[in-house]
Amino acid sequence: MALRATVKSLAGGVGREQCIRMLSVSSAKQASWWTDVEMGPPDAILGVTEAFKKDSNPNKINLGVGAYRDDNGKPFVLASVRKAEELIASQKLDKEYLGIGGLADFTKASAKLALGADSEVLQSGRSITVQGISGTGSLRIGANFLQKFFPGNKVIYLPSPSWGNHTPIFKHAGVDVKAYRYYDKNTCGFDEAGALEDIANIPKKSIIMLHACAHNPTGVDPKPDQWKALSKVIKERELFPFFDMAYQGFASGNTDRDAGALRQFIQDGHNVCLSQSFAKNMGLYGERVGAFSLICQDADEAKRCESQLKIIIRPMYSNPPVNGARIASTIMNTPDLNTVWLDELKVMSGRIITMREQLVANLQKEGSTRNWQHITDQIGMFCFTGIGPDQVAKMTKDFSVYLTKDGRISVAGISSKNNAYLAHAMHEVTK
Ligand code: PLA
Repeated sequence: MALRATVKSLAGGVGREQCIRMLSVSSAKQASWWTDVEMGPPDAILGVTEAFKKDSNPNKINLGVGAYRDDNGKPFVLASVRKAEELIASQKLDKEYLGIGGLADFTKASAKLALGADSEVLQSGRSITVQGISGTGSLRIGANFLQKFFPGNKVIYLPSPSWGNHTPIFKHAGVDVKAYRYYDKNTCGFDEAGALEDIANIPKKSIIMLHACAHNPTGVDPKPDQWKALSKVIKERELFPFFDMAYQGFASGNTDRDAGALRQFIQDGHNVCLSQSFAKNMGLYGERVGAFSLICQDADEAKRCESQLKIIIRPMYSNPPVNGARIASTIMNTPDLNTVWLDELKVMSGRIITMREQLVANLQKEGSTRNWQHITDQIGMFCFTGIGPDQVAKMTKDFSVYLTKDGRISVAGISSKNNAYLAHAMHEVTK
C-alpha cells in the first residue's frame, strides 16, 4: 500500500528528496519487532474447544476440556452458587482490594475442607494457605516458591502421564520436570510395581507430584493401601510431595473420602504442599477460585513462608480477585448452603458414574467385543479410553466428536441424549 503510494507520487513528479524520505518512511513502517515470532501450536486441551466451536454439525460433542454439563448438555451453575450470589448481592459489599494472600474466610475454609475440621495441622497453626487464581495459579505459586526456596533438587517428578499443563507450569517457573511410571496400558489401571520401583530410584530430596484424587488424564487412582505404600517409599526417599487437588468431591461425591490420600500422607508425617481448585467441585470455572497451602514444621516456619509467598505473589498479580472467593467462602461458611453444595456434588459425580455405565451398555449394543471395563473402573471427570491418535482423528472428522489426542474423554460432557451416538462413533473407529 505504502509502496504503491510512493510510486504514484513519483509518477506525479514529486522531488527527489521527498521521494527518498517517503521510501524510508515506508520501509520503517514495514519493519516489525515480531518477524521472528513463529506460529505456536494450539493448546492440547483448550484448542479442542476452539475447533469444536467452528464445527456446524448439530450432533457435535465436545469431550475435550473437563467441564461439567447437565443431562441436556448445558453448562451447569450450582444452586448453592446461585444462592451464595444472592446473599452476597444483598450485602452490597465494596470492591476494595483483597490482601495479597486473599480472602481470609475463604483460605481458612479451603484449608479446612482439604485437611479436615479436626486436623492437627490447623489446630497447631503450622500451615499457611493463600488464595490462588484457581488450580493453575495455585500450582504456579507453589512452583515459584519451590524454585526459590526448595533446599533439595529443584526437579519435580510427575506421574506418567499427567495433566498436560503441569510440565509448562513448572518449567516456566524454572523447576525441572521428570516422570515416574503411573499408568499401565495393558490393564488400563495403576502400575503399582512400576510406580514404586521408579519412585525408589528418584534422587533423594526431590519433589514428587501426586494427584490427590480423580487422576487426570487417566481416571485411575491408587487404592488406600497403595497410597500407604507410596507414602512409605516417598518417606524413605525423603521426597517432598506436591498434591494437586483439582477434583475434591468430584471422584466419589464425598469431599472427605476424596481427601483421603492427602490426609494419609500428613498422618504419616509428610509436610506437603497442596494446590486446590474450586473450578470443578463448585462449577466456578471462570471465576478462578483456588488456594495454595504449605504445611510446615511449626507456626513460626509457617509465618516466615507466608511472608515469602506474599513476596512472590505481589509482582505477579498483586492480589487475587474477590468475587469467586466470596462465593466459595459463603458456601463453605454457611451451614445450610454447605449441605446443598455437598448434595450437588453427589448429583454431579453420580451423573458421571451413570454416563460411564450407559456408555459401556451402548458399546455392547453396538456389538463391540472389546473390553471396555476400564470405563466404569476409572473415576472422576475423565476416562482414558485407550483409543489411539488416528482413531481420535477419525472420531472428530467423521462424527464431530471432539476429544484430546491421547484418547481422553471428559465423561462430564456426555449426556443420556448423546451417549448412544458417542458409543456408535467409538465402535465405528475401533471395530
Ligand atoms: N490440575 C489438574 C489436575 C487439572 O486437571 C486442572 C484442570 C487444573 C489443575 C487447573 O484447573 P483450574 O486452573 O481451572 O482450576 N484441567 C482441565 C482444564 C479441566 C484445563 O486443562 O485447563 C482439563 O480439561 O484437563
